[in-house]
Amino acid sequence: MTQQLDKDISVDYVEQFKRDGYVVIENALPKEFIEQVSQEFMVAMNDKVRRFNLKRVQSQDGREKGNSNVQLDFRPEGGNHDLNRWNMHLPSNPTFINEQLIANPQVLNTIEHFLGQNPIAFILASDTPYPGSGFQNIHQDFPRFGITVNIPLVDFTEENAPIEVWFGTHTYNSTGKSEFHTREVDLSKEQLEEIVANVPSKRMLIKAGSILIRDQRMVHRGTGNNSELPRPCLSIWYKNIEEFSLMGLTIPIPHRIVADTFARVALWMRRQGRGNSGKVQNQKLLNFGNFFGRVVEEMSGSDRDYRRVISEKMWRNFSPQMQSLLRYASVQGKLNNTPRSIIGSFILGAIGVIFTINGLLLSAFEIKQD
Ligand SMILES: O=C(O)CCC(=O)C(=O)O
Ligand SMILES: [Fe+2]
Repeated sequence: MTQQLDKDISVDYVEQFKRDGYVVIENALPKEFIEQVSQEFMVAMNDKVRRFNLKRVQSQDGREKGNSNVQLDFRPEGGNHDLNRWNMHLPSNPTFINEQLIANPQVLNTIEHFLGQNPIAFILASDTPYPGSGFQNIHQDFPRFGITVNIPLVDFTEENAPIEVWFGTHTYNSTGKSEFHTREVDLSKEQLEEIVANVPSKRMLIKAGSILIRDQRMVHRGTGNNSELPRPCLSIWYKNIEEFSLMGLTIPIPHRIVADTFARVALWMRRQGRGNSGKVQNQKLLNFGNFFGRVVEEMSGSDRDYRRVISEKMWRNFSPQMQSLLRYASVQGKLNNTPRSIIGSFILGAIGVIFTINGLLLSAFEIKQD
């Protein structure tokens, strides 16, 4: 079992998080537990790699050795999320949708401090650079404030693609670092280039069992994997849905049927982009499908759509806190009846139609790779 944080340490974490944009909680989870999760994870991950039929590739652009490009622009080759790198949503089974991983009391202390008493866990996913993965472009996950919790399933080492962070960049503005705030920080290409040139970075050589909690606005990237083994890491995203707004407008949660419809459209884009020949067919469409999928998940407050429905049995076994974190997930038997909004459905519908047209255009006109 994990120990409860005492208040003083928690304050320490809060100060570190504000200053650096991240904290590491060492030895938060027992090694044996992580080993068991890791084993089951690799079975599911390898199965996905086989199903997707994307073959490992050699880098054409030196990404396995370095990469000074900036901004979120994945170039999926040999994987679905950059060079030999894979992203996977966690299957809805008790190994992964597990309170120790998602509602860990030490982690929630920090999260609730920043996101309020009623956060949601809206993306339950993972990143796995396989051997030969490259350096990603330097990026922010989101310009809006939210928190990513990374749970490594193996030790991070210099060789096996540790996450690299540019600390303090979560509150960066035109004059450099500023006091901590929770407003949007949308860094331009030029600002990111300046950060890479001037701000020191750090590779997170953390051990399995430790947990990295990071501000989603902080600049970071996955690095190259020069080891012989994949480097799986869970990635759980939290936010305060009540305060979620776009361009000053608070967006309420849409009905499940609308979210599911556009989740299907995003999936169609990704399938089209990936093709089935062993090589990505249309990178722009694949990236766009990934991006659109995230927008749908963010707006609907969950990545448990018609595909990753949570079973009745699992739901009944969750603590009230876990149920609250997942309150916008699809649950069998309609046990989860958190209210939804017609206005939210309308807004996601309108945004979804624009994205769908864009995707259709990309599918029709984008020059395909051979
Ligand atoms: O290698 C990793 O785990 C980081 C991946 C990442 O930052 C991303 O895909 O946004
Ligand atoms: Fe990222």
